Amino acid sequence: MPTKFLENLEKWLFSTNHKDIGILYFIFGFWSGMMGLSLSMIIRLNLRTSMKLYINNDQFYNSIVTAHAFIMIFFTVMPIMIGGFGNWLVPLMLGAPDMAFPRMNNMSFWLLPPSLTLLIMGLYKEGAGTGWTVYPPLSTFYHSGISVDLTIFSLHLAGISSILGALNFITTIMNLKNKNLSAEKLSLFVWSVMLTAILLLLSLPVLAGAITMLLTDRNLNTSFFDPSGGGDPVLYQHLFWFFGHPEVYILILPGFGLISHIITQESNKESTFGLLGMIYAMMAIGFLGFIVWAHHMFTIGMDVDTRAYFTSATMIIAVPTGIKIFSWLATFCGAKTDMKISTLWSIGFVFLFTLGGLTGVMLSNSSIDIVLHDTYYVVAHFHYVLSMGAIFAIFAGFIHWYPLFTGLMLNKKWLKIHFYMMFFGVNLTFFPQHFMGLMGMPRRYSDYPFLFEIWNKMSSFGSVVSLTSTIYFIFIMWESMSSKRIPIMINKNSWSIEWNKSTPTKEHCFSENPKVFF
Ligand code: HAS
Ligand code: CU
Repeated sequence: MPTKFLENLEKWLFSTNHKDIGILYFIFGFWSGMMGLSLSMIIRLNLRTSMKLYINNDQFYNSIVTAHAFIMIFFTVMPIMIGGFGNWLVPLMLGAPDMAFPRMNNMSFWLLPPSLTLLIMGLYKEGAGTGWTVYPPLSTFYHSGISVDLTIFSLHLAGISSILGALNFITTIMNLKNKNLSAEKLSLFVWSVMLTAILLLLSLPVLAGAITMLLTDRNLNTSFFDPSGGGDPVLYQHLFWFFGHPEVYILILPGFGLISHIITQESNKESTFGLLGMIYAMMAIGFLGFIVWAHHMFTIGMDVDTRAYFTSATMIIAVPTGIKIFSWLATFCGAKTDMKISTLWSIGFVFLFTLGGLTGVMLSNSSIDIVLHDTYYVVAHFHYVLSMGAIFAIFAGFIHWYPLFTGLMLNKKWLKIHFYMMFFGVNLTFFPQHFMGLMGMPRRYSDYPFLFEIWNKMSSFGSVVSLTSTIYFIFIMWESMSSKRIPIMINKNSWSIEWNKSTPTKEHCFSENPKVFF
């Protein structure tokens, strides 16, 4: 084999460099994102009309929905935000030469492709039509093939990958911080990654335990979740959501960090408005995230006091989140900004995330939730905070740091068109879902009465617009390759130290403590 090829193979397989591993995460996340997007298009094509024309196999439909959720959560948003942006930016923003455990960093990444493979293999048999929650008894007695087992193993691998990654980030941030940087001078992105890593470390082992118990219930005759053997399926729900709720903040906290950083830089402000408050708000969200899990389980037959507690605790999260929203707006206030594309995405993020957050507060009312649970209202809620929260933050960050990562420039005019297309597309997809939900259309069904058709048609059309805009974005990236590579220093006296270097960047940027001025 040609030596050049072997050298390249070695470079990417055995890399211990945070920038190369970051690139691998970006490529992997982008690949999975395309898979997740394709699966979502199958869902929307199937639901475009109330006549069963497309899939005509309900088990397969549910397996597609499940795979869509898993791929978007574990293989797109988490790898891009924590693996991609985290790996690239955290060491640079700390003034550190690399991550604390570079070889473990490589292992964290390479656990993901086999994990994704196991998940996809599940689709080739009967499919895991369980939803991403994998509730028993649906996932035990009603899925006798191997698909659910494959899914469980996939989650085990992804979980190990994330736990190793979390340990690496915590150690890096605690030990490799430049001594010239005080904790409150650190970028809010670094803070957000630190808090996300703590959330991961505390919540993932609980998921691992729950799915391992599920595995033994399925294969080794235990009955943790089987009442006929003295078990209880509700136990699974508690274990799952003790992980599941912190998980949704794991998906959004790094996005908060990216948005804070970008808004501050693009507003030409010295620091984010209420910097300390922002840090405390993220800590509060992280802490509260662990004590609200049962708002996903209001319909299990909970007693009224427990419902009152989980409703109140959940509503309190609106306070720190509100602090963040208003601090972002105050950072924008009076700013001399030339409306860069990443600013557009940030404003889109703040607006649409707030909309999604407010429907979350609606759902936290246990009495309302008993009506709305498992309807499209919930689907609308979480796509506003994810598709328009997490994904908008990813676009904002990717466009903002693209010149640093690649040395290339994206076409601004086209990016603007892409933003408006995407903004229009996702809103058209998900806003009508509020109405479907309020009318009682349940989630995870492949068919519906004619009554709901108008909203579903709008939603499916919106998804085609988003798909088109994504293809357009791929074109914009492809075209950027013909732009000139930015030769030397990008921005020597930039506000934030990750820019203070040549491009393409060296393997290790800071072999000694950089001088930092504020
Ligand atoms: Fe959520 C279900 C409640 C934030 C993701 N959420 C989900 C699911 C996902 C998800 C994926 O209580 C579905 C899981 C599944 O498959 O079943 N969520 C909330 C609340 C917040 C929240 C209160 N969620 C998120 C974020 C996510 C996410 C962030 C991912 C990125 N969510 C729920 C509930 C359910 C739920 C119920 C279960 C539903 C069911 O039946 O299954 C909060 O963190 C949101 C805080 C943000 C704001 C906006 C900004 C704040 C301002 C301050 C003023 C606001 C006030 C409130 C004073 C509140 C501007 C006024 C209230 C009004 C209604 C006007
Ligand atoms: Cu929750």
